[in-house]
Amino acid sequence: MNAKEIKQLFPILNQEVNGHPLVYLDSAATSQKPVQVIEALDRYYREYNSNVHRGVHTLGTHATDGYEGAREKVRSFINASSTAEVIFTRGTTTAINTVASSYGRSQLTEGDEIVITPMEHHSNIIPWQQVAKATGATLKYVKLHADGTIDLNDLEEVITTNTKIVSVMHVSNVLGVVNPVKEIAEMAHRKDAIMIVDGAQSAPHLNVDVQDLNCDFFAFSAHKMCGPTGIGVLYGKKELLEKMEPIEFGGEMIDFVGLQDSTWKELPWKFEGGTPIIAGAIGLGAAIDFLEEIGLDEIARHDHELAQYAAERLTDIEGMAIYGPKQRTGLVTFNIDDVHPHDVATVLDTEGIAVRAGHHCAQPLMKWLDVTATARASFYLYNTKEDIDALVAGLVKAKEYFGDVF
Ligand code: 7TS
Repeated sequence: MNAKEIKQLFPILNQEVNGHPLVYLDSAATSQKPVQVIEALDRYYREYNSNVHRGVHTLGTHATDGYEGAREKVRSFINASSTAEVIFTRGTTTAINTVASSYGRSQLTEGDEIVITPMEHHSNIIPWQQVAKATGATLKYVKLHADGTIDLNDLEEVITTNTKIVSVMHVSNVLGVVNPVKEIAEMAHRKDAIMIVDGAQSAPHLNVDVQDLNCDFFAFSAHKMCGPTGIGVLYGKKELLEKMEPIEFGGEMIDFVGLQDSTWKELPWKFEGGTPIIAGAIGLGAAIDFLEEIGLDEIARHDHELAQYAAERLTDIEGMAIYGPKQRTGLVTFNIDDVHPHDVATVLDTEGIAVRAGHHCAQPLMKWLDVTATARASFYLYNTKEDIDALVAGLVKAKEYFGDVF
């Protein structure tokens, strides 16, 4: 299937916005959903909506099979060694916060260090700031090269024997750079630190193998990979998850409840307090089936090619600044002359082209880039080169428009 055929499977993309065919270039914020995922959600609510893990009734059993079946699909998708290592969360943010609140707060003390990068999304910065404040640990940042790639020589020095946690994004939601997280995990392990990977932008676009990466935790969100909102995954190595305390307590996660004390279910359920995100998990399972049918390697090739093509075409526009290294995947982040990115995005919207403008939840990176905001076009398996041509035409219009105004 080529991108044009794939696009037909996404009902939302077949519409006009402001009198123009919709060109959706904001998949890094959230992806659109194919009919297979929409139908899986519809089927669940129409045919077997029921709570899981409790009843003997037929609908309950069907729902439990759907929910736990989705966990197995996730396990296979990221090549975890067991479904005990796959915890459903609300998304990447909740997954990272779970590690920070449970592992971080219990394992770190004064003098310990947490190492991250200046390119992280806020959801991989603030939880560590909070852990540092609560435990007296220090939050340290590795240097970036001028093109935005991680300075691995600096990282060798920044990770010390006091470092307990290294947490790095796999693919940047601003620069499009793929970070060498496997190599960084090796560096972390040499100093007995654990390695956490924020996979929010890699799971949708790359073939992820957590055993090959040898990371200790890996977090991602379904909504960026054709799945529904409100569900994501925390993968963790069993031996670490086993020694961690849950952060939410209540139904579903308990084994025995007494008047003063209680015991927890085994993994992964001890981390899934309350009625779980049943429809979400089933939708994520359908999204994984869909992505695997097309093939993650093919998706990676396509998204990389589009990002390279977009960067080339955009370079031709006068006054264009493009951020990040030459090798980028899935997106291109830019500014034109003195036109504010919000104005760029507004003009593009009048042409039916959806891009994101702002700080992209990466204010420290904006400071590093010495900008307050940027525009960003991000691509996925349903985008075509024609979409990028439309973007370029829209940007030329925006430039003319603001050229006239100023
Ligand atoms: N980490 C990265 C690298 C991200 O890109 C995002 C969301 C998150 C974490 C948070 O994911 P959530 O599903 O828990 O919200 N990034 C973006 C973005 O670039 N534009 O909107 C959301």
